[in-house]
Amino acid sequence: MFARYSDVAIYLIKPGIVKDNTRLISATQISELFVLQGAQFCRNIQFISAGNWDRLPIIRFVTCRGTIVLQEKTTHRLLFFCLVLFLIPSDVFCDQPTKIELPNFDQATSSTTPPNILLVFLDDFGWKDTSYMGSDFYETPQLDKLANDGMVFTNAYSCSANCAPARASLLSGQYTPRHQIYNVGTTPRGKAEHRRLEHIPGVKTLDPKIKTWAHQLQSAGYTTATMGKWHLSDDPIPYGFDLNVGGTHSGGPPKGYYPPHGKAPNLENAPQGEYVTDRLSDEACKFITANQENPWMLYLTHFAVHTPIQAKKELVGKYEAKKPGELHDNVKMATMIQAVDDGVGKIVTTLEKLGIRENTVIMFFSDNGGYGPATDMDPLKGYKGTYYEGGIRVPFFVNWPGVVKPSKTIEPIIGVDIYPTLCEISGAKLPNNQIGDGLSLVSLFKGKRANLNLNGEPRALHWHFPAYLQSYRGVHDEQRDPLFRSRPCSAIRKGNWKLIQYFESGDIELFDLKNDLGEKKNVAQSNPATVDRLMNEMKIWQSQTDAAIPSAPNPKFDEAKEKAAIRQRNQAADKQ
Ligand SMILES: [Ca+2]
Repeated sequence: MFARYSDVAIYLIKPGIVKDNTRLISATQISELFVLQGAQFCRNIQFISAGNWDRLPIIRFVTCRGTIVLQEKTTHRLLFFCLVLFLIPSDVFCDQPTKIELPNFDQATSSTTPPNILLVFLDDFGWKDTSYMGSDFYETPQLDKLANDGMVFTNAYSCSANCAPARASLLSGQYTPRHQIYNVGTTPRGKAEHRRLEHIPGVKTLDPKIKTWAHQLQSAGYTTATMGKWHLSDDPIPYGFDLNVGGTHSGGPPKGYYPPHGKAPNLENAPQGEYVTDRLSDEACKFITANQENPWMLYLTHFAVHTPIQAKKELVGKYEAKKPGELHDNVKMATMIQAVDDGVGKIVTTLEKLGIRENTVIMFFSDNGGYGPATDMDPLKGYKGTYYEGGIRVPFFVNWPGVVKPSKTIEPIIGVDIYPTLCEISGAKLPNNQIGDGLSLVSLFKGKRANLNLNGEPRALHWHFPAYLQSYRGVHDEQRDPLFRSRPCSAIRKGNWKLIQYFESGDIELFDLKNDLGEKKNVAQSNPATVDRLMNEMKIWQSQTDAAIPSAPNPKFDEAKEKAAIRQRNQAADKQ
């Protein structure tokens, strides 16, 4: 981009036109650009079109002297986008008109020595499941050390409360309505007679036309590998990976953590007694050693700690002898977590031996909250499958020697942020003509920004789940009703407020996370203006993302049976 003006205050940019006629960056990135670059002359910019440029560009700039609204008329789309620069006389703006050179995203993301990147991505790993986050039973000294030397995010979110949609969002950088993987599989979950609406099935394979960050890093010269759970198609290789160890469409290895692993690629001949978590850590060390001379990206997507909750046998005695914690006490889970942590230690040792630790960024993340029957996210409410915090708030840290200082942040971030973050770290380009919903976290990592606020106010995070997730057997005390962990809903978090909209009933829940982290009190009734504001923003987002909202009544629904089942479950719980 080349704009440089002394008396122009707003730039309306269709990047493909501005730069090379092919590149399309997301509206949120443009919004960020405005805030970063435009804050010098526009104190308060509201960029409403945070979605699909091709559908609904409604852009409102609130300057210090008034509001300017630009709305595209569909028939004039081309003309609208040809208005690359919307020139406004500088006297509508305050302060001194400033000479500004807008950054070239390509240049801004270039790096002379691209770092290696390791993303340790765990399955169903809860917010409190490490020692550094407060587990009183599990032991994670290796992860703790990396976290303590890095930046810990205590308000990090997955885009979904269960596996496949969370992973689709991670790989695509898009919220669920765009890739339409809403659930694990497309068939309805839970009993038909208890579901009031027909669910939105969505799809179960990530559209191969979507460019993943792995594609982008590959194009930038990185060697890429995925090891462990893939879950988004039969084969991850076409999605930008040079090497696949163990990844299939399945949510786990077919027989659990010990072999045989069926046809899982590169795990076919696993020796008897080999714990798969250890094997993946060893494969990681092998890959890193083989590629030590070139930049590499390793997506270490462990099967751990997804069901089956299956212990690493050698570690059982240690945890059986350990005094159970008040929060955590599951011996098998503790061994599964230690296996991950020991592997992280091995990988770090390998990096150090090869002399590349200093040029390796390590990130740690999880796809959704912990598995309710085996672990606990207290004080968060809920667990995997719920859209309360325990289902979607997960651990995240970044360790980047020489760049990231040891620190902790409460800044809310979400899975779609990883895509632009990986591209900026590596110097890879963002894909042409593909919407991205996230923001790069690199400026936060480097301490150049305190937060990711847009327009001077917190950006909104979104979730959309138009399906059902049935209850776990015997565990339903931290969900809205005993039959389902989640019924169809959308959720939004903005600042300290979180709102959940339920499509079956129209019910709204509003929580003040600052004063009620455990989401104990629905304060929607006493905060009507906040409900209106968040609902309005959510509806705009649903419209921009074409979010499918279930509305068709389910003909098999039987209210009497639903009530009886709820009563029965509650009575059974009371007896326990
Ligand atoms: Ca999961």
